[in-house]
Formats: sequence, C-alpha cells, structure tokens
Amino acid sequence: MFESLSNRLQDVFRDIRGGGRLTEETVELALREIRMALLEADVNFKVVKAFIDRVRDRAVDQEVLKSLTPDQQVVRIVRDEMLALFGDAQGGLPQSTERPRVIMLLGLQGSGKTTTSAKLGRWLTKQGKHPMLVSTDVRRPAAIQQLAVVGKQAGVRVHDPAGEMDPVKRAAGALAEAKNGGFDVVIVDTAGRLHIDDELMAELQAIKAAVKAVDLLFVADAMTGQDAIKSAGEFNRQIGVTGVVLTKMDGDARGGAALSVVSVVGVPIAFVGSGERLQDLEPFHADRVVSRVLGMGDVLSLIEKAEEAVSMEDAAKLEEKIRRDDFTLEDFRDQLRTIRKMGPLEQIIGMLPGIGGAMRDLKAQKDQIDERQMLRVEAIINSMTAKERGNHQIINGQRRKRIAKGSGMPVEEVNKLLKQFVQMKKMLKAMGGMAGLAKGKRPNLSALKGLMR
Ligand SMILES: Nc1nc2c(ncn2[C@@H]2O[C@H](COP(=O)(O)OP(=O)(O)OP(=O)(O)O)[C@@H](O)[C@H]2O)c(=O)[nH]1
Ligand SMILES: [Mg+2]
Repeated sequence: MFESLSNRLQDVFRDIRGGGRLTEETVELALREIRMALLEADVNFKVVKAFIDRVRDRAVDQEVLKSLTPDQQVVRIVRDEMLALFGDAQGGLPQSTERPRVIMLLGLQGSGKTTTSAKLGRWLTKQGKHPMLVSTDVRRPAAIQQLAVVGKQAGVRVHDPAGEMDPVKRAAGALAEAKNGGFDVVIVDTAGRLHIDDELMAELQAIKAAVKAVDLLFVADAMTGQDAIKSAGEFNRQIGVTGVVLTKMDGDARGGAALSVVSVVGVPIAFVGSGERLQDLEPFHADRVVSRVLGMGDVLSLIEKAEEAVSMEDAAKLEEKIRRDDFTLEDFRDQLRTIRKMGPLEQIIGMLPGIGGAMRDLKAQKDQIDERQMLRVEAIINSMTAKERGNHQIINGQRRKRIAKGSGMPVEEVNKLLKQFVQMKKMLKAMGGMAGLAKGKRPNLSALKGLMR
C-alpha cells in the first residue's frame, strides 16, 4: 500500500537533500512534485490543496530555510501535516462502558463487511473480549452461511436462529443471547448494496435503534478510492458513522482514500484490512502509516507481528545465541517457520526501515520473494542430521551430496543455502537481532536480499 506515493515522495526528499541550499524556489518545486504525487495517489484535490498550502506556509519561512538542516525541517513539516490529515484518533475502538457493546458494520456490496466482522471478532478475542457475531443480511442468498463459516474459522460464536429472516429480530436476538451468555461485544454484519438506497438505509436505521449500536463502522474498499469516501459521507449523514475500516489495502490501492477520508468525512480510521486472511486486520496507527509513506519504515508494526509469532522467551534465547554467534541451521529453520507465521514476506519486508528503494528492486524480481522457496530451504535443512544442523562447518562435499539427494534438490541449492546462511549469520550479528531492529539499526540489505533468492 502507498507504494508509488511513497517512492515519489522519497524521490522528492532525495532531491531536496542533494540540491544544496534550500530557497523559496526549490521548496516550491518540491511542493509541486508532492502535489502531483498526492493527486496521483488519488487524494481528494481539496485535501491536497489545503495540505500544500499548510506545508508552504511553514516551509517558506526564513527560520526554516536558514536553519542548519533545512531539508530535514521540510521533511518534518510534511510529516507533521500528513499526521494532521488523520486527526488525533488512536485507531482501534474507543473506550465504552456499554455491555454488551454493539458494533455494526456498514458499507456497499463487496466492501468486506462479512470478512471484517470475523476479523474483528478474532481481534477482540485476542484483546481478551468475548464477542459474538450475527448476520442481518437476509437478502443475499448464502450471506448468513458465509458469516457462519468465517466466524467458525475465527473461533467466535455466531448467533444464527434458523429460519429467522427479519434483520432487526436477528440483531435483537443476538443481543439477548449475548446478555444471557456473558458476551461483552456483539458484532452485527449488515447487507450491502451496489448503490445507496432508501430501503437499505431504513433497514440499517431500524437495526441501529433496536440494538443501540455504540460503534457504526463504515467498511470501505480502499481500491475504490474517492468513491468509497463519497459513500462514507452519505452513510455518515444518514446513519451516523463512528469510524472507518479501510479494506483491501494490500491491493493496488493508491492510498488516497486513507489520506483523504478523515478530512472529507470527519470520522477517524479505526482499522485497516490488508488481506483475505483473518489475521489481516490492524488498528490504524497514523504515525506508523506516515512513517511508512515517508520511507521511515514501520518498525512498530513489524515488532508487533513478530511478537504475535514469537514468545518473549524464544526471542530472548535467540538474541543470546546471536550475540554468542551460536546461531545454527536449526535456529534458521525455526526462523523460517516463524517468518511464515508472520505473514506474506512482501508485507514484512515492506515494513523494514530504509528498505523502500530495495523493495522496488525486490518487486522487480518478484518471483524471488517466494514462499515456496522458503519451503524448499526448509526441506534441505530437514534432510540434515541434528549434528549438521548444529554445526554447519562439518557439512563437507560428501554430506552436501547426501543432503541434496535426501531433499530432492540439486547440490547447488544446498551450496547456495549454506552460503546464504553464513551471510545471514553475519547480518544478524551486526543487527543484534530484533532488538537491533527496534533501535532503528538498518539491516544489511544485500544479505537480506540474498536470503530471499
Ligand atoms: N485482498 C483483500 N481482500 C479482502 C479484504 N477484505 C475482504 N476481502 C475480500 O473481498 C471480498 C468481499 O468480502 P465480503 O466480506 O464478502 O464483503 P461484504 O461487504 O460482506 O459483501 P456483501 O455482503 O456482498 O455486501 C471477499 O472475497 C473477501 O475475501 C482485504 O482486506 N484484502
Ligand atoms: Mg457480507
């Protein structure tokens, strides 16, 4: 997400840095580029205009231009103003004392309401909540069944009275079951329409009133850009929206919707969906997104993902090993498994700081960031004996041949893997593991790229 915007802005900043002294003219040129980049990313034109005006006001200031680091000051101003576009909401759900708390998901057809319902159920469960799901989509055949299936995958209770085809009664029934059964959140999935129509709005109004919904989350398909924002505005006027969930941010959405929705509609972004899997939902953190857009990486999200996949204890053990240079092929295999648990490689790599440019190369060689390649590497390691996994230095030519045979790979693959492993050991040592990442040290890109080949 935001990839081309991010690339363009980073180019602008590089020009500012490389261009010697900053003058009003050079700032103006940079602003023109930034303006184009934002418009191309499909940011609402009014938002772009106001944004550029604010940045100009602050940047073309003698204090800034004459300061020791005018380039950095300008980047900081752009960063501040971009953050301001998101308002000061923290992402996720605001505090509420309502028990059960009812969350309604609204939106146009196919925007991701049902998927997001299940994702949200899973997320709330992870937060220690006890949520329940209910579908009120009685119109589309199989819609109720769809929620039952994804709800089960998410391990969340689904209220589903057989034969009940009144949307309001279905929602009210869920609320009653939640009260009796000690559930603290009810997530109401609603029907979608291709276009906003009065009948749908009346239905949503009736459900909202019957269950006293606390949260009305508008689910917007980020790929539809400014159209999504228009409908968000319309739903907000007619039903009242408390937050937006932007889905499909993993697709080739240009990101403009995210950058304009708060300014245009006036409601915060609560969550972002970045994939079809149930774990692909994150509370929206403006500071992280802005850092990512401006090429500062998204180390916090990365660390959170890593924490979900690795226990603190394992992480501490691993760090100790890396420090003592005891990192073995056995550990490497565990790491590969962990990385696979963290999600698609591209997503993870995109979050590493300072990697924007390298990511472009990687994208160009897309087939090289290949999940299957990781499985092949694992197969090779699996064919080694425990002793070999513990000490790669004993793996001589004879052993390499045996391992190749055992894993069904050519011997060159085994050689390549061993070479990469040695490189990676060096890189990890230099970084000091995840802790190094957290302190903002830059990973050695060539080693990292080698690993993905
Ligand atoms: N790539 C990607 N696909 C998503 C995301 N969220 C939902 N989808 C997909 O989008 C399609 C539609 O999702 P649904 O959850 O059925 O959408 P809906 O709003 O409930 O649709 P209706 O009930 O027909 O109005 C499905 O194929 C989902 O897998 C996301 O964040 N990323
Ligand atoms: Mg649905």
